[in-house]
Amino acid sequence: MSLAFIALGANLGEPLKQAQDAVKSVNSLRSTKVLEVSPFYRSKPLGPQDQPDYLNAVIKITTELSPIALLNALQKIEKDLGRVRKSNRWGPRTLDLDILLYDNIQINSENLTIPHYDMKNREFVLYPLFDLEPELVLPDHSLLSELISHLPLKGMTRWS
Ligand code: PH2
Ligand code: MG
Ligand code: MG
Repeated sequence: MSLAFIALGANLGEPLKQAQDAVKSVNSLRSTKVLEVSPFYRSKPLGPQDQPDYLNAVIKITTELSPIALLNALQKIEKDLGRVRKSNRWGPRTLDLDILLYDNIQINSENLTIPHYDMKNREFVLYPLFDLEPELVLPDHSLLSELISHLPLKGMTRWS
C-alpha cells in the first residue's frame, strides 16, 4: 500500500461541483481510499491572466495502484468530468488532477514526473498540502514548512 498526494485544480464550469465529484471518483478507484481532503482555496491563475481564478485543493490517498496506473485513472476521471484536453499550457480547465507525491518515489519519465515538477513554487499546492501534512519532508529532504515560509500567498483565499 502506498501513500500519495494529488493536487486538484478547476477554473471552468462549476469548480466546486467538479471538485466534489472528483474526490468521490478518486475514492471509488480500485484499491484506493481518500484519507483526507484539504480546505478548498481560491487562487490567482498561474500563467495567462485572462482566465478565471482557480479552485485548488490537495487530496491524500492510500492506493495499491502503481504511479502509472494512478496517472491513467486520474486522466480518465478528468475526462469523465468534462475535461477537453487542449494544447494550451497553463490554460483554463474544468478539472486537473496531478500526482504531487507518491511515497518517497522519484520518477522522471516522458509521461510522469514525481514529485510534481513545479510544486515547490506553487502556493496553491504547498499551502493545502501543509494543511494536511505540516511535518512533511519531500524526497529531496526539503521541509514543507521551510518551503512555505518563503512562498507568499499571492492573494489566495479560502473558497467560499
Ligand atoms: N494550474 C495550471 C495553470 N495555472 N493556476 C492556479 N492558480 N491553479 C492551478 O491549479 C493552475 C494554475 C495548469 O495545471
Ligand atoms: Mg496541473
Ligand atoms: Mg495535469
